[in-house]
Amino acid sequence: MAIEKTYLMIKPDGVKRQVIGDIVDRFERRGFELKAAKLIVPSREVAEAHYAEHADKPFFGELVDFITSGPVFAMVWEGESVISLARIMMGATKPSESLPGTIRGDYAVTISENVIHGSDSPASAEREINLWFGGELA
Ligand code: IDP
Repeated sequence: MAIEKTYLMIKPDGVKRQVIGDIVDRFERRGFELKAAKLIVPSREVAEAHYAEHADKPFFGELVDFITSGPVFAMVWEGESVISLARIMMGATKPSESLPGTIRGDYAVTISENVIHGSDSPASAEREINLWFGGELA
């Protein structure tokens, strides 16, 4: 058990569908604290760095096109075990496995446009917070 920080991002489909408020509300109600947030259109460079682990996948180009297609809502959240608990609240990547009650289970039906990203480990969280917020965080 540890107080952690994680990087969460509402993707362009979630911003367009105006579900930022609901998603922020879910994490606040759970007891997590919002430490930083900004609405930005990601550059291709940042998007490619963010998804570098998928660079050799056939869907990489489509993924970068999608994530740079409009504003995303980039956030840093803090709290007890927030990295793994946020992943559970998000729901699984595959629509057939994301359960009702989770963010993806409530809002998404495709694997590509799935509303939210969340860091999957402490190392990813540190890397992604640095990538998206750099020195902006105290
Ligand atoms: P995660 O977002 O649940 O951590 P990852 O496997 O890390 O899932 O994939 C990153 C993102 O890449 C997914 O959220 C989704 O938007 C996209 N993605 C993953 N698999 C596919 C696919 O087979 N086709 C299109 N997009 C995909």
